[in-house]
Amino acid sequence: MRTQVGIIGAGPAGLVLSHLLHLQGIESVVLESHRRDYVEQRIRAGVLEQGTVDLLVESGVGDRLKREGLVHSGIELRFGGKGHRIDLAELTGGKSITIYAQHEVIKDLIDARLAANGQILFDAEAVNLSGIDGNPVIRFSHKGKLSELACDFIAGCDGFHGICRPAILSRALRVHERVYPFAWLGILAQVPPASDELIYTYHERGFALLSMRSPEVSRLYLQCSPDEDIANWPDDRIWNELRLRMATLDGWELKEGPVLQKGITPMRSFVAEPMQHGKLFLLGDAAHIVPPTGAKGLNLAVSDVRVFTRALVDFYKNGKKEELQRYTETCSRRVWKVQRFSWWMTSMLHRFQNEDSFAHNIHLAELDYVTGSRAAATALAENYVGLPYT
Ligand code: RFL
Ligand code: PHB
Repeated sequence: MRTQVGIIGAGPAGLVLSHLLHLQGIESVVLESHRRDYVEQRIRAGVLEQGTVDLLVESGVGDRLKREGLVHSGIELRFGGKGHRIDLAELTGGKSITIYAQHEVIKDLIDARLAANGQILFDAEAVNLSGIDGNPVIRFSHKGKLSELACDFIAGCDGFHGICRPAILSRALRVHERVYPFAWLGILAQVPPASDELIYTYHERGFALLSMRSPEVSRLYLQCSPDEDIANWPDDRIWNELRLRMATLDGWELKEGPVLQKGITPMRSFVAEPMQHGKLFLLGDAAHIVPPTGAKGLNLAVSDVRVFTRALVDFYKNGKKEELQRYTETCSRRVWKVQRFSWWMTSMLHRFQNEDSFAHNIHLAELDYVTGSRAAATALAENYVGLPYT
């Protein structure tokens, strides 16, 4: 089997890439180790930046997103028993974010690729890469058989635990990392969200977040210890803790309902550089991880895809290699700004172990400043809705 771009992974990075390349007349094959129903149901991100929404709409996969996505023009930061609204739209000249589940984006992209006779092989696990300095070949197992996909380029869109980053690892890859001393316990609940907008809460007992998936389904998170056993968190304990952390002086009430799903997510910041070697390029979580507090992971994956697509178009249409050569350098500037923002939001909103009264008061002062100063609120807002593309 042969194609122009061999894409490993049918997450947001791999599928958006395959879709955009198709629109430019560049052929690709996507290999995905899981089944289609698994990737279409995996609960993950929920917040899309304005630029991500625009890209999906402009490239023709945004019809359902426009119909069902919830457009939010603000978020709330809650601390000391009071809520403070950050008016994203007013502070950014009309920009907003859209709540639309990652697995819905995945469904829309898979439908679009298959309708255009795009090739996505599910249950196809890439096991080995060769020829990345010259003539790349991906070996993969599919339906119990080993097969080969020869290509001009390999797009490593295989997430944090994939095989592509390790394939560069042995060739002088640098890794920058922070592992946080806490995790998020997340639930999906069959209950209308208790607020129209997201609420990020800082509390002495730890961080809490109220988000949503639809007018009927809430998504909530609690800061917990990274080695927490989910078995120790029966539903009652989760609701109780959420109530305590999110309580306000004016008696705001959380809406509770049946828990549909729960899980624990570790938190880390991670960047691997360079994001390329020879004909192998890393995109999305394969190259970098952000803690979810800034809601940036999916959006950053899409921004790598923009850069890589532009570079491939310049190569195939104009015979130019410069943009491909500059891929890491171009991506890196946004990657590090997004890392900074995600790290900052995480540090500001979480309670650190052994946090003394000094650290606690600095936390409160920072929140007071961010919510009280137009300059500081604008800095948060422009990062949250997504920095402009260069
Ligand atoms: P993905 O989505 O992990 O996809 C990688 C795909 O590669 C496949 N794969 C392989 N396929 C073939 N052969 C192999 N050898 C393979 N190895 C792996 C995997 O099966 C998988 O299908 O990476 P991608 O495309 O880079 O996308 C990244 C995003 O999924 C991720 O950054 C976001 O979900 C992060 N994230 C959030 N991002 C946002 O932008 N906004 C949010 O609100 C947000 N909230 C979140 C999040 C992530 C979370 N978790 C669970 C980590 C909330 C949570 C709780
Ligand atoms: C979510 O809805 O899953 C979500 C929202 C905001 C975040 C992280 C996750 O910062």
